[in-house]
Amino acid sequence: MIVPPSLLPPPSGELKIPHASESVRTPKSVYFSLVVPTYNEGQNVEQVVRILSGLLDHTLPNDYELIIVDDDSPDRTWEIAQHLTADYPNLRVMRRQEERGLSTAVIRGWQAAHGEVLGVIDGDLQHPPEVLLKLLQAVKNGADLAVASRHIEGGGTSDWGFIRRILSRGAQLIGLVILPSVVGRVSDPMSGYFMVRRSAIADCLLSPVGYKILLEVLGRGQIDRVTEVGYVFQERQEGESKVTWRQYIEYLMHLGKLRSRGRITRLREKFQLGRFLRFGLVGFSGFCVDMVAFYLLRSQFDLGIARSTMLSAEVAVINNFLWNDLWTFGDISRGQPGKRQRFKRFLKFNLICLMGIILQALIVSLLHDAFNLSEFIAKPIAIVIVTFWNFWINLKLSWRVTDVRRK
Ligand SMILES: Nc1nc2c(ncn2[C@@H]2O[C@H](COP(=O)(O)OP(=O)(O)O)[C@@H](O)[C@H]2O)c(=O)[nH]1
Ligand SMILES: [Mg+2]
Repeated sequence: MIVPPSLLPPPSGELKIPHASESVRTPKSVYFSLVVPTYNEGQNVEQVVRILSGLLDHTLPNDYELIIVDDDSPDRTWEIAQHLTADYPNLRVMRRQEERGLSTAVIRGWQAAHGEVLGVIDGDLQHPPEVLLKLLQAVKNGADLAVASRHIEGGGTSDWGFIRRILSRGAQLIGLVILPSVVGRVSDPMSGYFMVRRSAIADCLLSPVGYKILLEVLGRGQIDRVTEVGYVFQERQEGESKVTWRQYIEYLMHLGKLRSRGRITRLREKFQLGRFLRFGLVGFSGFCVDMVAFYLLRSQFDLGIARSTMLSAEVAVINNFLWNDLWTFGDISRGQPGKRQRFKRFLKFNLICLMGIILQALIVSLLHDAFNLSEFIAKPIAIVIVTFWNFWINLKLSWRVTDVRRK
C-alpha cells in the first residue's frame, strides 16, 4: 500500500521527546505544535480543525502545526482528517495501528512535532479553543507549563452529574495522598488541556499508563514555572466519551508507578539483591554437590558417616567458593588479583562457612528445645537465617570491598 505523503509515520521505540534541532531553525520548525488525540471523532474532526486553524492562523500565522493522532478509529477519523489536509496546510495526520491509548498517542504526536512549545487538546470540542490563546500567552510570559484548569477562577464543569464530580474529586484526593509532590502542583492534575516547553520534557523517558498524560509531564519533566488558566469543560455535542472504569484503575497504577520511580533501583542497590540471589543459587548448587558427594563417598568408597559428611561438605564449600569468586562477587575479586589473595579469600570463606554451620546447629536446637518446633521446620528456618548471615559476613570479610586496590 502506498502511504500518502500527508500521513505521518508513527514513531516507535522509547517514549522520549527529542531536543529541537539545535538552534538553527529548519524549514519545518515552528513555534507551536498542538496534538489532537482522536478515537472515533469522525463527527467532530472537521469542526475542530476549522476552529483551531482559524484561531492559530490569526495568532501564529504559519508558525504552528496541528497534529491529529488517531488510533485507527473504526469510524475512520484519520481518513476524514487526511482529506482535510488539502484545505489546511498546517494540519498533519498520524494513523497509529500498532499502539493504542490516549497518553502514548499524545507523546507519539509530540515526537513527530517540530514545535518549541508542545500542546494537547481533546478532539471533541469539550475544551474551549479560545483558551489556547491564554495558554500561549502564559508560556510567552515564561511558564514552562500552562494548564487549563476547571478548578480555579473562571473554571468549571458545565453540568456534570453528582457522581462524576465526586469521582473526579475523589481521584484527585487519592492522588494528593499518594503523590503530593506531583498532584499538588496544579489545581487540576486531571486536565488533558495544556502546553509545555519542549526543553522541559526533552530527553526524559516517559512511561505513562492510561489517560493522564499531565501527571507524566509533571512527574518526569523539569518543570519550574507553572501557570493555570480557568476554563469550563463543555458538554459533548457529538460522539461519546471513551472513559470507563478501566481509566480509574489505570490512573491508580500510574500514580503508583510515578511514586516508586527510582526507589526500587535504590533498594536493589542498597541490599545488593542481585548479588544475594546469585549467592542463594550458588548455595543451592552446593547443596546438590554435597548430596551427590555424600552418596558417592558412602556407596563407592565405603567411608564412615562422619567422615563422608565432613568431606562432602568441604567439596560443597569448594564448589561454592569457586562460583562465588567467579560470579557472585566476581566484580570484587577482579579487583583483588593474585593467587595469594585468592587463597586468603578461600580460607576466610571456609571459616565463615564453619561458623555458619555452628550457628545453624545453635538455631535448630534453640527453636526445637525452647519453642518446641519440629526439627524439620527448625532446620529450613535456620538455613534461611544462616544464608543471610553467610552472605553479609562474606561480603564484608572474604570479598571485602575496601580491599579493592585502585591503581
Ligand atoms: N488517539 C487516541 N485518542 C483517544 C483515545 N481515547 C480517547 N481519545 C481521545 O481523547 C480525547 C478525550 O477523550 P474522551 O473520551 O472525550 O474523554 P472525556 O472527555 O474525559 O470523557 C478525545 O479527543 C478522544 O477522541 C485513544 O485511545 N487513542
Ligand atoms: Mg471528551
